[in-house]
Amino acid sequence: MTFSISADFIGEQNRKAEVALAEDYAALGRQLGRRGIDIEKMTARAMAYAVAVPTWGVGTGGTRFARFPGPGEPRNVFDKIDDCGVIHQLGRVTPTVSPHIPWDKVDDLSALRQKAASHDLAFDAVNSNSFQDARGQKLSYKFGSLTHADAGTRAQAVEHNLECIEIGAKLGSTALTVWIADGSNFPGQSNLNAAFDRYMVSLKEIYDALPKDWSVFLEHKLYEPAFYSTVISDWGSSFMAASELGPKAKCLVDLGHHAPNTNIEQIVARLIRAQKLAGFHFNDSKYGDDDLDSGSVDPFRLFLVFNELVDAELRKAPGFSPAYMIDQSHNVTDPIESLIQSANEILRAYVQASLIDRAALAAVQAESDVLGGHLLVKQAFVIDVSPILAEARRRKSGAIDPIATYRASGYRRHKAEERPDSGAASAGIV
Ligand SMILES: [Mn+2]
Repeated sequence: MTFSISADFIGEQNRKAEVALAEDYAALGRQLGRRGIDIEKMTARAMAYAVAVPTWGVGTGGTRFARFPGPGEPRNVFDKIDDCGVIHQLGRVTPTVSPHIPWDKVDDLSALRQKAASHDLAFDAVNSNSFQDARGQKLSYKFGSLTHADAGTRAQAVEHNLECIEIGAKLGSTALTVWIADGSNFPGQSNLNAAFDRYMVSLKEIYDALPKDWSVFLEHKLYEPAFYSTVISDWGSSFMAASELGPKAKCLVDLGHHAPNTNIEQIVARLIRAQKLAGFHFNDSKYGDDDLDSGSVDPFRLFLVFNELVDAELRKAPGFSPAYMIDQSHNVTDPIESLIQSANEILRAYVQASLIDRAALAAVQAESDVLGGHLLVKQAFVIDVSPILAEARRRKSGAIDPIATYRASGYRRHKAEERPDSGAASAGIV
């Protein structure tokens, strides 16, 4: 019998915070009411929002220098699903899990699907991995995978992606996310366009194997592990590839995969316009692809991304149905706490962006009222919507204060006893 957090325990913890929440919620309701916003509509939006967690996110990550394993780390994908279950049980905003192959490869996929269902979880986009060599793999990806100069290596990488589709179909996924580490470290190492051409040939094979209702998400990344050039380096390359492939191919935006100071929200706007926005890998960064917790460094940027997303949602932009996912590396925090917190910050940005008076904004923009437009956006950002987020959780039987409830439950301590260190726990950054 493994430890789990009971609904009664969450109820007990909630009772301590219910009175204060009711007061704060009523006060915020009056504040929003003066601006013509119905708080109940905002709470309903918060309750309907969802973002996926990655299976690799519940393991402790690392840097290029070291990894410091934490107690009670998941030993396999079944343990990972248990941890994802706790994140959803307390936070109530992460009902789907994004698996990674081969890290999550198991023989009994129906058992895995049942395990997820036991936590009210379903599977989101499946992630392929041709950025490292799997055990027993015939040909190495040291010099590339889908764009490798050697046809046999490319075929092997294509085959791996086809297997991912097969596994994903059995898990109930409907999308494949392809991020490749392919690129070059030295000028002259690779022909920049020939590598892209090879990518297109490989991707076409994968694209043609997609089931009818599936999509393929192309994830661009500026640099790392290759430091001179990356084959799919930016949204332009990603958009070019997705356009050539067809309607099932779309561009995934990982917030950390851009040069510093890039206007990511504008990229998001352009991809929405082109009906090519696949979705997101949410995280935060200060310098590069830091994979820090969402909203921890620059919550305003996250909010501005959601400003574009909510705008597209409310005006019913054609083809707009982004897949939301978190992609972070937790090196010094408890990954469960970080994922609860990040999901909450993503939800916060969504609700804040929902507060913007779109008609008023369009009116001041038409009048070239510069500061007027800025103030309408900024005012939404500075409103503390925490009571809405907490009330949404409470109504969905989650925890009013999910991290405090998690800590009080002793979950990590119990898992440390149940999961002796196997030395095999793995995590990654993509
Ligand atoms: Mn990513």
